[in-house]
Amino acid sequence: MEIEKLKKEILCVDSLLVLTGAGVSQESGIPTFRGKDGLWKNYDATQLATPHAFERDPKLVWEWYNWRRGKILNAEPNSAHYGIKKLEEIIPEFLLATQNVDDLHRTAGSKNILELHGNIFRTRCTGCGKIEFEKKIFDEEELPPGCKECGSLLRPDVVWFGEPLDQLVISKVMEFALKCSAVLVVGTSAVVYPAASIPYYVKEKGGRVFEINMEPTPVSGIADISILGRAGETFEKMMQDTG
Ligand code: BV8
Ligand code: ZN
Repeated sequence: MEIEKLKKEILCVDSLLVLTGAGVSQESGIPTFRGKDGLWKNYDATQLATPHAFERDPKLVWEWYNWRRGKILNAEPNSAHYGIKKLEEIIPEFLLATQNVDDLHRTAGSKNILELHGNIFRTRCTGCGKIEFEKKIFDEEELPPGCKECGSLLRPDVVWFGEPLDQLVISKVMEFALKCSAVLVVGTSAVVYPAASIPYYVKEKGGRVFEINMEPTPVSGIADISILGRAGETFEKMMQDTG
């Protein structure tokens, strides 16, 4: 069956790139971006993750990020996060590129991680640029938070729509994509660029493309193996008796 086939293929690749999206954290209780549970107080997440929304109403955007911080701090990694950490231990050359900002891969023990869209627990000062990392929830009355150094507005240190990704991060993931033997795409609708272009690069270079997702995506069309299912459940089955 497909999972056995995927397991056999994956366990014998020498270099694996894993690309994850919000679907990998869904079984930890974190709402996805575009799924039915992706809404927040009837706002469309993609309308809030923009510099324009932040400029117009920083308090509202911060309430959304603070609400997500609370969800994440009460969440545990699931079998998909742990399964990906296990793959990193088994496969000689491994890189995890995640679109998620929830830090759950790091909590699960993954080491070689590139966070394509930043991290929800990091703040960046819009005035002096000071970066801080703290796994905490702000008090409502603190929102929107100000910089302790210069008093300017702090923003979540994430990549919003219309903002460029960190050049170093992009070049590192593309360099790996161009030489790895396979990419495993897990829990992403594969509509956000440039992250969604990664599997196409791997394919173009003759690499194998594998997908685990609850629904078909644009990547399914180029996937050598595409498993329709929940990431946590699939990893539970796939990683059985891998020691
Ligand atoms: C840039 C912020 C240029 C952090 C995010 C028209 C065409 C093509 C591209 C564009 C276009 N118009 C504009 C663009 C560019 C735009 C883009 O791609 N837009 C798309 C939507 C059309 N991209 C950008 O703006 C990027 N920047 O291009 O800059 C530039 C260059 C130089 C100078 C200036 C500018 C920036 C992109 C990053 C945006 N920020 N988030 C945060 O708050 O999280 S993206 C946001 O979407 C999240 O980060 C999220 O990770 C990401 C992708 O979503 P998914 O992770 O895939 O989540 P989604 O809910 O969509 O899907 C979940 C999937 O899981 C579903 O398929 C579901 O079925 C499945 N699932 C659910 N449960 C499970 C499951 N699968 C398995 N198991 C389960 N249990
Ligand atoms: Zn400052």
